Amino acid sequence: MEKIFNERLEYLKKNHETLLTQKNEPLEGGNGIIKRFHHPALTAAHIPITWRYDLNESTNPYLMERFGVNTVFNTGAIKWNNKYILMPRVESNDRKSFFAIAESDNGIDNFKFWDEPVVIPETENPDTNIYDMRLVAHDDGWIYGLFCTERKDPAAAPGDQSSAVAQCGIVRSKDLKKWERLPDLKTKSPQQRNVVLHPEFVNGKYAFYTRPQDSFIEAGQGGGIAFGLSDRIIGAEVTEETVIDPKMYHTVNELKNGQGPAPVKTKYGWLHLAHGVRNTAAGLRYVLYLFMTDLKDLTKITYKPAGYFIAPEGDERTGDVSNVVFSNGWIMDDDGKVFIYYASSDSRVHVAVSTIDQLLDYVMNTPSDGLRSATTVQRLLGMINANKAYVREQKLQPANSN
Ligand code: M1P
Repeated sequence: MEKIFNERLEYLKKNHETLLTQKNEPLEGGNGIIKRFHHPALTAAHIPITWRYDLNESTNPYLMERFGVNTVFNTGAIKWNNKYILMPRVESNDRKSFFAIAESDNGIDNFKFWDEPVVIPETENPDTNIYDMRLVAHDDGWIYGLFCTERKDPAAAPGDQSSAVAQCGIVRSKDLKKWERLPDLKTKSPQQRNVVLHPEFVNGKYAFYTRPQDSFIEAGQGGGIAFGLSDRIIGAEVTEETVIDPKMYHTVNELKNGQGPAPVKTKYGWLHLAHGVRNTAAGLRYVLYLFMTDLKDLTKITYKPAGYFIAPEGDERTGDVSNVVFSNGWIMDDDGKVFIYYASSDSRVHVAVSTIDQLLDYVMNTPSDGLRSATTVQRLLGMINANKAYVREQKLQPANSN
């Protein structure tokens, strides 16, 4: 027995070490906007061995897994003490999600979980499930974490064990280790997911991006990314939600959408990353898109490129909930490099790298959705004809001369 135990332990340690020290190289090619990487940045296999195995041979002679982690996905992100910090949704085999922190020196590879998961204090109305953390360093000096708290719907019919109510939980910390739980955000919406705190005060108030929604899955009459203010953060309440980016017929966000991480301030406006959802014969498809809001009027969209910015590709397309990319974390470095952390198919975390200049170029120079096939063709013809003229003028060899 001792042999089995020791062999397994050696194998587990070696594999884990290999994974945690593996270099992640960018994929060749790409679209010139982002660089994707060969490997996911964070997976269930990154979870420490001490979380999964009882390492005492007398109580676990087969060295069997005692705590299974199903997936690690949708991650909050922040740069802290010069480290790239991720706070993903860790889902154990029992379907409960919780948070844990992993850090890396370069934001791309060698992410390693801290020794213990994060303890999120409960309110007097305990959460059944918590997920999708948005980390924000706010002007008031605190680091806030806004997340979804889910509880069984008290109005669920007898026998209905699925209906849930989703609302926004709020925690704050000064060291990312000890978290203080504040009362959940109050809004008029019966369901609330994808709530994000704006990093600056707006007219002396706390500003929130919300997503009013009628039911747990369906946006219903509500839907769209909304904006609202609260006088305070302890007992925060948004009494008026203004939808700034509504769901729209025949777009990537026709069914619903949601703010990703907190927006990033640039000299041209606030840069937002969001997810959009549409229905297909194969189920829901989640993609990411970018838009920009005015520096002074945060409810005014100034740029919104047509279509998606990141869609699931290759292996990203399959997982527990297939055909999904979702992002609730990005980090902008002082040199303008941007690390976009996105999860694929509710199963793993990836990183894509870009720069603020590239993202601004993409957002400000990609036309918005004309909402009809004819306008799409007109847009395409505009570029083809401009290219033809340019090639003629410069006496260049056309890229494809068929
Ligand atoms: O399964 C896809 C995503 O579904 C939800 O997002 P939304 O509220 O926009 O539908 C969330 O549960 C999210 O965690 C999940 O990735």
